[in-house]
Amino acid sequence: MIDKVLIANRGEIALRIQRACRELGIKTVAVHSEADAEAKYVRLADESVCIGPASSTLSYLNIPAVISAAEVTDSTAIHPGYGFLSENADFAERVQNSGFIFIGPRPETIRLMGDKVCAKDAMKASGVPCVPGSDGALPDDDDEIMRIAKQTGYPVILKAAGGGGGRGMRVVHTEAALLNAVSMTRQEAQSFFGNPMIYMEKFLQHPRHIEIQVLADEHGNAIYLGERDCSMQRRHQKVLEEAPAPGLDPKLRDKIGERCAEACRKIGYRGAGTFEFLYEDGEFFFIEMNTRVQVEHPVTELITGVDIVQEQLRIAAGEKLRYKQKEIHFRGHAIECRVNAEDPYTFVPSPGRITQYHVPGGPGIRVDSHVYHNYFVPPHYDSMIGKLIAYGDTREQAIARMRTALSEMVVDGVKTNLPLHRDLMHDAAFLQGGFSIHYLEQMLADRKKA
Ligand code: MV4
Repeated sequence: MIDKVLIANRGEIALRIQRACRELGIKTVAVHSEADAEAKYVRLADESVCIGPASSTLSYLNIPAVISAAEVTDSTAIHPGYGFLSENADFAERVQNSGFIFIGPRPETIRLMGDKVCAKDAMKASGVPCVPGSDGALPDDDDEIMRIAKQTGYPVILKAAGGGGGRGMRVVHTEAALLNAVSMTRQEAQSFFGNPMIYMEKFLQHPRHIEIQVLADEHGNAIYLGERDCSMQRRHQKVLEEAPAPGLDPKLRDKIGERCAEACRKIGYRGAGTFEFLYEDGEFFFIEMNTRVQVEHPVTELITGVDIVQEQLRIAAGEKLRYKQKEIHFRGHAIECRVNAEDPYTFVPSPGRITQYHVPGGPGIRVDSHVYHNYFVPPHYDSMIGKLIAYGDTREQAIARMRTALSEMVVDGVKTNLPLHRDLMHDAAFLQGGFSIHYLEQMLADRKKA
């Protein structure tokens, strides 16, 4: 097994990874910025190294500083968490070339998935259903572009190959608007991502965002751990996630899940990964693949009993997957509320000192958070201060437990989005389940008018 893991991240995920290491008897190294020097998970780690000032560019994104920290602490492996350097292929490569294990896929795989045109090509070739549209990148020829759009059918969406997560996209409703939109999207793609390649898809008007979690080892084994419904979002920021997706036919889950696992075998995927799909009118359409552990991984852990972070560590150590697909059973329902230090109505971040902190508990409640009474939420990073996760035998029980947990939870001194979550747990569309990615923004707009 791995002897010592350097955790190249901060906040709740740094603590989550540290706990997984502890359980496996692996030593941990925390790296931190000057702003995070007092963080509890830094104290709890076996060793810690300050890698720079508060600004993430100079600390958590500083590749030489992270690698030097691994060298001086004689670490075996580096876990990148999510965000920061987690999907940076150059980082993964430099980690390996410096003699450390990168806890994640091979650098080439990260690079492949970073180019959304290549990722889609690879998935299509591996039998994963994709959104109809251009075959690869759009050509230069205007007539050819118009022909592809006509064949795809309006409205279409233009996306940058180097984009992802909602950046560099443009919807086009008519042929009259097409060529100008193509040229603007290309220019933006060049200036944002240094890559002018763009591609075209049919624009789906009311999809759900459903993603499939996979695990793959380096011996050619791969399994799927079911799906998560992440449709409750605002401006591409997920607000709450749940597993399983309400109303999804288990036969369809198994079919799409098996396609994803098979694609992992075909491309030689290694580690934990997520296939992102749009789901509309009973059909799945692949859009992107994430090569990291995700914020919302706990809902999958609760319904499968698989510890995804521990499996990442075992896979990185070269072990074979400990589970066969038929040993994976989906049981019950889990919901995760992301707790952010922000205004619940304007979404403006609210950093500062937490003057009161009480976490809920009881059956089926899990809190993944690094914060505590008197903790100072720094202004330099993402505003998420923790995740409140509820499990139940049924979706109704998970919601009932989440309501109680939200009523028990106290965070004072900073504003939080807890009031929004309390409202959502009584929202008719949420209670029904199966709403589209546009639901929350529509609800917030209606609420403003009322
Ligand atoms: C789409 C789409 C509709 N049709 N593609 C946004 C983030 C990026 N990962 C892909 N995105 C979308 N792609 C087609 N062909 C709508 C979105 C989209 C979206 C997707 C997932 C979660 C939230 C979203 C919010 C707005 C738009």
